[in-house]
Amino acid sequence: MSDNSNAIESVLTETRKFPPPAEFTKHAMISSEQQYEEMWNRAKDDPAGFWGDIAQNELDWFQMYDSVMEGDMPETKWFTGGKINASYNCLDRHLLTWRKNKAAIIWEGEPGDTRTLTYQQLHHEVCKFASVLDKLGIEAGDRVTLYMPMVPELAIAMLACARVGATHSIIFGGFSADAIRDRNNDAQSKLVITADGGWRRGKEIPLKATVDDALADGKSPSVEKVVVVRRTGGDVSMEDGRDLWWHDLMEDAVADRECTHLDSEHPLFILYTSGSTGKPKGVLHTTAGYLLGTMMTSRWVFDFKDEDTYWCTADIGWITGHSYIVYGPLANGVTTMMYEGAPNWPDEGRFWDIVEKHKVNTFYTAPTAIRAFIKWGDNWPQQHDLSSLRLLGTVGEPINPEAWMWYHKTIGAEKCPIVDTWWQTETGGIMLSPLPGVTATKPGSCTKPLPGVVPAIVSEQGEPLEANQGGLLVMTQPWPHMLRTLYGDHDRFIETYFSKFDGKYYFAGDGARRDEDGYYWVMGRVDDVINVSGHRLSTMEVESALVSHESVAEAAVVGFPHDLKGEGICCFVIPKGEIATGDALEAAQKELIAHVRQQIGALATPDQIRFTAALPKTRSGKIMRRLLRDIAAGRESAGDTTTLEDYSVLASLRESDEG
Ligand code: 7RM
Repeated sequence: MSDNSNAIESVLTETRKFPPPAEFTKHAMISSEQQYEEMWNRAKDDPAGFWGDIAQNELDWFQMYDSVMEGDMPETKWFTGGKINASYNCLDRHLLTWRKNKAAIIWEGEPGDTRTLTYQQLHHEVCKFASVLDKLGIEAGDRVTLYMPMVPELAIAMLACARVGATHSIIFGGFSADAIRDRNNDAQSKLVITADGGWRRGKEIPLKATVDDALADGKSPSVEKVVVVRRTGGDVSMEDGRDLWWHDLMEDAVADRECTHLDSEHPLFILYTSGSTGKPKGVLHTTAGYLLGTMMTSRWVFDFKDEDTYWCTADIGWITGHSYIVYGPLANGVTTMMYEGAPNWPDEGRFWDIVEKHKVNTFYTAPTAIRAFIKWGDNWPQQHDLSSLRLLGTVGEPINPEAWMWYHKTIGAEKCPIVDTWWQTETGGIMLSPLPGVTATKPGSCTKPLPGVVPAIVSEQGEPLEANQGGLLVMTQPWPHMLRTLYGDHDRFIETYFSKFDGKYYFAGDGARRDEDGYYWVMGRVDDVINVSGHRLSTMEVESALVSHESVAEAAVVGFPHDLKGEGICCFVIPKGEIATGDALEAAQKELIAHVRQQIGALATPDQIRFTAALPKTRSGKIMRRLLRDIAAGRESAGDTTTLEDYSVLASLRESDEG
């Protein structure tokens, strides 16, 4: 188990409980325990009836579906026979209502420039870019890679892809050229959309140059064209016949592109995520189920009001941004904020400045950000008027109760409910979360399953466990917004998520316990995935990057508890030659850190490189990761652990343990 002992200890002894504020409950969409239980029980006993009613009432269909759900998990298909379009449901249908001139996106760039796009204006841009996609020969089913900063053009490109039925594959701007190349090739993308650069802490992130590198020397042979948004105005080289400026293409585009009528199960997007092997997995989501799931979960959890300004601080390059900046909020006709830059630029008060300036009502962020705010001091939030805030959320990793309490007091003024939302790239939308007007919260617990979610805590053998016994978190019933496959590798999809319990359950990869009140406490990953600042990373991915360096013979990578990041990255490396000392040691460490950044991206920057002459292994040759985790965390291990001899002693000591 990836081990965050401090956090686990504090959540085991946590007994505080915070009932939803009466004032919040009074206006909440779901406002009683009984209402929640009725919904939850109906969804469990009659999922087709429950989701069917919602799909009929809440989505706009070109053609009604024949059946709500078909087939057992993992092969469940939803709303088969239906024709629908996500772009229509996020845009066109709102133009027939008063929301036509409501702000859809309020965007704030890092340098302080802002843009607001109403639903009408966003629709106009999306229609134009959809016709550009037509012109470029993009057809329904084609894959399009997006490697973009947090600018409105990113949302426009996504919705334009959805409009014509192209499957978008967004790559977070922190990934390297090699990572883009691998994803282009895996998805066989025909088109890449990027920008000259994006702003981050006053510096330009050179996106186009990175794309050039990913495409150079025929490294991404499927890619025919590159569309470039001008954002920073920095110098870029444009390759004749391949590279096109967004603004040139948009100049002659006509905003008359209607939505393609797509099957409910038409692939909406692929999003690559780290698994327990080195090769990232292309999680595939399809149109109707995903849209319904993100629309309803965001409405229930964020209790959207029409006058809300809602801000999710994630990057759209992650699933949180897909589901809770773009698709969920826009399907609901809500005003969604988008911010381009860093939370500490130009100073550590930037987020609170944005909250005050735009009168943000709902604020959704990650525990890693909250820990950074705590470190930066209460002065920053206290200098701003945060009284517009009504609801707070967190996502991405377990939140330590201390951070929860700080968020509650310092940001929420003890009047805002906190929704701690547990979910994954694979689940598409929020699975476990308080309902802000209903659920009494406990710091560190993501509380209860949403309607339609039927989880269990089971042993390694799949037996259901009693309250307060730690075990594995599984889902026992399918839900509309679950992943359908791993792109191009259905066997791996079955193997990863369904083989552990003979196809009976969806295995999330997390360890958790349920307490005596039925509340869930998620402890963290039980596989070789680590969670660095809320970003998923496979230790094997980092190991592969390390051993691809000419000086490395072998490497083992583990996570360790990190005050700010949640988990840090610790690399044990056996060099091919002698272990360097002094200045040469430092240079060798720097070299490997740079190499990992180049192979994967800045988000995988190792915190520690520890050279060693040997790694502790079992007799069968398996690296004893638990031991390495102890060492990385500085936990008491049996004796001194700095030399080869000690490693081998430890190895034999722990062998029985690790099997
Ligand atoms: C949304 C997202 C998924 C992994 C998941 C967990 C961890 C996410 C919480 C959490 C405890 C939470 N997707 N995780 N949310 N752990 N409490 N509220 O983060 O695919 O990138 O990561 O993140 O381990 O399996 S993700």
